Amino acid sequence: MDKPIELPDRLAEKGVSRRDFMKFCGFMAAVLGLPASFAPKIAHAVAKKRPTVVWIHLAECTGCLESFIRTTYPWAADIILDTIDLAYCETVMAAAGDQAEQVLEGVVEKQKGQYICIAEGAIPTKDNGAYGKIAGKTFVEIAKHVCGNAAATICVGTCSSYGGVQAAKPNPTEAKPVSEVIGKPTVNIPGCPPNADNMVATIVHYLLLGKLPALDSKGRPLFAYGYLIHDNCPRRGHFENESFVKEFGDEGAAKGYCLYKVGCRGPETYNNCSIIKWNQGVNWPIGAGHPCIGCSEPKFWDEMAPFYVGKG
Ligand code: FSX
Ligand code: SF4
Ligand code: F3S
Repeated sequence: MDKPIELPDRLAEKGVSRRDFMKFCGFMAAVLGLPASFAPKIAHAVAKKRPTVVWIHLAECTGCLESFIRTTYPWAADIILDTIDLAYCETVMAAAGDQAEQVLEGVVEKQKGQYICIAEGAIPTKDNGAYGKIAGKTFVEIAKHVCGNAAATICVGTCSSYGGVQAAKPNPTEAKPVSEVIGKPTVNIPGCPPNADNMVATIVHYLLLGKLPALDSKGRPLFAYGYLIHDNCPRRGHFENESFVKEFGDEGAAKGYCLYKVGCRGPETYNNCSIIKWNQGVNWPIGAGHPCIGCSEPKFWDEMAPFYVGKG
């Protein structure tokens, strides 16, 4: 039998209550598709382990990190930021310049093959990677060194996963996904940006089971990307009845009809937005009357465009 769960002191000090902590664990079990009885196991796993994580920024807009740290309940990100040992992340770390670079190098040297790398952004490869540099090193060099020596790399966002907006035609910097540059598979959590709950749940899965989750053929965790938006959409009945919004602001829009004719790509997009929604279930694009633009699919900027134009 599991021992009683104690709220880790480090979380209590942050003002996270035991109730919120257990609520978080129950929610994570739901996102991962596990029975509610897994919540105490998640609590034990999150309370104990502190894997070292380095978060590298490449060519991107930082929307992925913003999505991660700006959850509706700040404690969701707080819990994870206190559970992992986030050794390096330019946006949120106190150190800067040489000091920051030394921290990163220290992790790569001393914890080779043991730390987790979270990568955000694509990698410009044209002209020997000249279009993306930090501390005099190209993104190509940084990714090969930091991701190449990690136990695993988790790509957050469509940019690091598949190239994203940087790789959209005509792709002037020859931007590529991280996996292609490092020559190793990565766990991909696409979306522009991805849902924070899917990022957090992937880390929780690792803490709970000591391994990364099962993936689809595009490297995406099946617990989050095993579903078509269309299959779980509350507007699906309107699709079947051919009740469509014909233009934004029309009567059909007011009635919450299907957005297919105004460009919804839900029928070809794998993601769990229609199940877990965003911001702890507050709303999501289609719930707010906006078509899904397919932001978690590879090459969506090229293949899902022109946006707001129906295919049927
Ligand atoms: Fe890309 Fe992250 Fe789009 Fe931005 O930085 S997935 S541009 S929302 O957020 O990498
Ligand atoms: Fe499918 Fe989009 Fe219509 Fe929802 S709004 S039923 S996802 S086409
Ligand atoms: Fe992206 Fe479509 Fe969800 S645009 S946020 S996958 S509804």
